[in-house]
Amino acid sequence: MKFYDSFGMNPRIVRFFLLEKGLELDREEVDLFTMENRREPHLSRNPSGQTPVLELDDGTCLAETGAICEYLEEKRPQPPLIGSTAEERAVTRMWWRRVEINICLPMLYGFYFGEGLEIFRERTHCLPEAAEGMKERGRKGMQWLDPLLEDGKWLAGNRFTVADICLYCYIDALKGIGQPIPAGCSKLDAWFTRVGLRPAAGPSVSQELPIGLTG
Ligand SMILES: N[C@@H](CCC(=O)N[C@@H](CS)C(=O)NCC(=O)O)C(=O)O
Repeated sequence: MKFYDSFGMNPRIVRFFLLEKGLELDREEVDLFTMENRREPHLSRNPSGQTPVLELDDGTCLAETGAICEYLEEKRPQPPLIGSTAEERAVTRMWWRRVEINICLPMLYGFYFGEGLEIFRERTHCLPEAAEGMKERGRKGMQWLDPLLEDGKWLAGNRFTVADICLYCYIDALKGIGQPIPAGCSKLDAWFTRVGLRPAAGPSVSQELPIGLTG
């Protein structure tokens, strides 16, 4: 297996996941700055031209962070980061999807269409007029989540899961670029600190980028 890695929150989710699993993979860095990801041979690995990509031993290339994490969980079930039973897996996927749709994606688009516009307008269809609205959606998502979080617990209750990893990596990447955790979200703040204290959190960062993006 080979992991095509780079900076950015999605590759970081996979790195965090691998560290939690105690898995090490062959790794190749793809340079997003020079747009190596938008040329061959990377486009043949992933026609979306993005990272992360996991190349399997039979040559199959898996893109999409969620698909990669699901695959790794099946291959290395312990410690479970999605779940050990159908019920646990369903609850994790429910939270994973909720935070992706309601928080991560709006925040990401807020960044692409706002502070990241000069970098991303060549790579994806940007709607600069939607930047503020997207950020607002992300904020509302965080405000929605805050009272649902229980003290000392994770998104899926007692189990730390990929849903926590995903949300943490997005918030950590974007909180310093105009999208902090909203004032008053003390439970989300405490959850964010708790995730950051996990031994895998620090080493999952690849580098600090000039524009302030952590990934
Ligand atoms: N839906 C994809 C998104 C992947 C993604 O957005 N990758 C970013 C890095 S975090 C990327 O490759 N950006 C560079 C570009 O789009 O040119 C996934 O879940 O893996």
